[in-house]
Formats: sequence, structure tokens, C-alpha cells
Amino acid sequence: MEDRVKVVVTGAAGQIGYSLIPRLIDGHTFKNKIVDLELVEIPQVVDKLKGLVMELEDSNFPNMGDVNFSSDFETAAKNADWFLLVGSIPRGIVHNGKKIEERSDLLQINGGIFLEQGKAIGQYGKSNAKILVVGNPANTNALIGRNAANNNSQLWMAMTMLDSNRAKSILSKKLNSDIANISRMIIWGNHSPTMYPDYENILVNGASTFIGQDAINDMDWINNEFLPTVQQRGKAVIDARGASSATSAAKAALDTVIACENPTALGDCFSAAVITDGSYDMPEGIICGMPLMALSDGSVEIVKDLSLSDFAEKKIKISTDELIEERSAVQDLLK
Ligand code: NAX
Repeated sequence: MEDRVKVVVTGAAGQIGYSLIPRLIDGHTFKNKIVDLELVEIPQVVDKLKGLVMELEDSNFPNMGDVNFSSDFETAAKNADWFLLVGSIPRGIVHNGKKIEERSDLLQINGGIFLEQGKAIGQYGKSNAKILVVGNPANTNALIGRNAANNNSQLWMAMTMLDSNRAKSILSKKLNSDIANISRMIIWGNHSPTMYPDYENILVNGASTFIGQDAINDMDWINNEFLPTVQQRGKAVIDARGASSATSAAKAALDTVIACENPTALGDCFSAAVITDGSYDMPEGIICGMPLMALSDGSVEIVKDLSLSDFAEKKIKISTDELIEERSAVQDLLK
């Protein structure tokens, strides 16, 4: 194996990190590539990563390359191909003597982290680096990071694959179909309870004429079960588990990497939030969940030829309005 890929993971000592990092080097996510890992944590917990590195060594993963851990993001960022930005400060934590409950406080504190990381990525990351923001509020963190990076050849994404996987799982049960048979599952908007999981554009069994709307034909179920269940699933997991989604979030991050690394099948697309460019009449300059496709040259583009019903447009507007509000709350970090 000659090809190498360098991957930076922040929040590496957190619960998503523990599930995510081993699977970056198991040969499945990056096929036939040696994976060099840069694991980044805040200074207070960085030493814990020594234990994780010991476990990685003890696991004999076939694609493991060099593994470093540190709290120095700039050094870690040098020549990296991928950035999985998982680290952030969760709601409820006491930060500088204040309990962080408000979304506006969360936006400001995490925005500060993404400002610094964005600058380093723009300056030191590879020119074609791909960045996946997992840490919440993911869309607006990605907007701040992308703006600070000021490097348009890099691709900034916020993760909506978990929402897309959740939606596929629920639809597959409703349609009595294998998950593998459901494609083109798009999450529009913000990774928040306002997101819009687009059941109308799904393909079932790859048949392009058999779209979700015809297949489901049950608006009561859409409005009262499907949409709220997908939108509130993160909270439901917290209520049931006493901790936020971790293994499913890690799987979704890996799914996003795999979706970007391999050309998308004709007619399909995958979900992530990227900077809007005016397509589908979305307001420009927000990081919004969109349908994406990976091309054989490694680039990723917005799929532009889908149609949206009036119902979908109304729902998506609620979410893009929220993204515009979030952007206003962090204006000072976007200069
Ligand atoms: P944890 O609290 O277990 O881990 C987060 C880790 O990030 C901690 O170890 C912390 O020390 C580290 N960290 C904080 N600031 C950092 C910085 N500046 N540089 C490097 N590391 C830093 O959280 P976990 O459960 O792993 O979740 C991580 C993030 O993912 C949270 O923001 C969470 O809200 C978000 N999620 C996003 C999802 C999505 O679909 N986009 C779903 C799952 C998850 O809720």
C-alpha cells in the first residue's frame, strides 16, 4: 500500500472519538490507503489519548500509519487531507464559571474554537482538504470555520448523515424494505430540530419513477410520526441512554467520508450541509443541508436537478431562517 491519507480528529478523547477513530484505520473507510492520524484534544485531557493510542497499537489495524496526539491544532493541520472536527463544548457545561444553557452562548464559545481551527486549516491543510464538522452547532461552526479558512478550494461540510441514516431507518420499516434499497435521502437545512428530511425525493429499489411520495401516501404519518421522530431523535437517544448519540454519530461521520471518497452512483446523492450557492433558491452564505454527489476526480458538488414541493419549500424555509438567525448571532466571528 503506497497511498497515504492524513486525517485530523478533534475531540479525540470524547465518546464519538472512541467509536470513530479505530474505524478510520480498519481498511474499510479508506480502502487501500495507509492512514496517518493526528488526534487533537484540549490541554486538560490530551494525555488521556496516550491510552487510546496504546489500544490502537494493540488492535493490529491493517491500515494504521503514523499516529500523533497533541493539543497543538496548527501543527496537526499541516498537509492534512481530512479534518473531522468533533470537539466542541457541550450545552450544560460550566465554562468560565457560567453554566452554558443558551444556544447563543454555545454559538459564541464554539464559534471561537472554529475561528482558530478554520484559520489553521486554511493556512496549513491541503488545498483540496475536506472538512467535516460534527461538533454542535455544526452548521454555524462550519460557517465560521470556512470563513476563517478563506480557502475556496477546500470543502467545508457540517454533518447531516446521522439524520439521513435515521430517516432511512424509519422509512425502511414503513415501506417494509431493506435500508440498502432506499437511496437519495436528503436532509435539508440545519442539523437541529428544524431540519427537513425529504421523503419525497427518495428512491426505493433504485427505481427512479418510484419516489417516496407515491410510495408512502400517508400525510398523517409524515406529519405526526416521520418528521417529528427524525427531528427529535437526538433528544430521544439522550433521554434513553443518558448520553448523546455516539456510535451512530461515528458511523455517520465514516459514511460521509466514504461517500466523498467514492464516486456517487448515477441518480443517487448523499447528505451533508455545505455553503449555499443560490441553487434551489436557498439564501446564499449559509451552511445548509443539501443533496451532494462525489465525482471521480474527488470533488463534491451539489446535485441541482431535483424538485421540491410547496410543502417541502415551506418546511425548508423554517430551517434556513433559523440558520440566518444563527449567522446573525455570530456576525462578530465572520468578519
Ligand atoms: P464529548 O463531550 O464526549 O467529547 C467532546 C470532546 O471534545 C471532549 O473530549 C473535549 O475535551 C473535546 N474538545 C472540546 N473543545 C475542543 C477543542 N477546541 N479542540 C479539540 N478538542 C476539543 O462529546 P461527543 O459525544 O463526542 O460529541 C461531540 C460533538 O458532537 C458535540 O458537540 C455533539 O453535540 C456533537 N454531535 C453532533 C451530531 C451531528 O449529527 N452533527 C450528532 C452527535 C453529537 O451530538
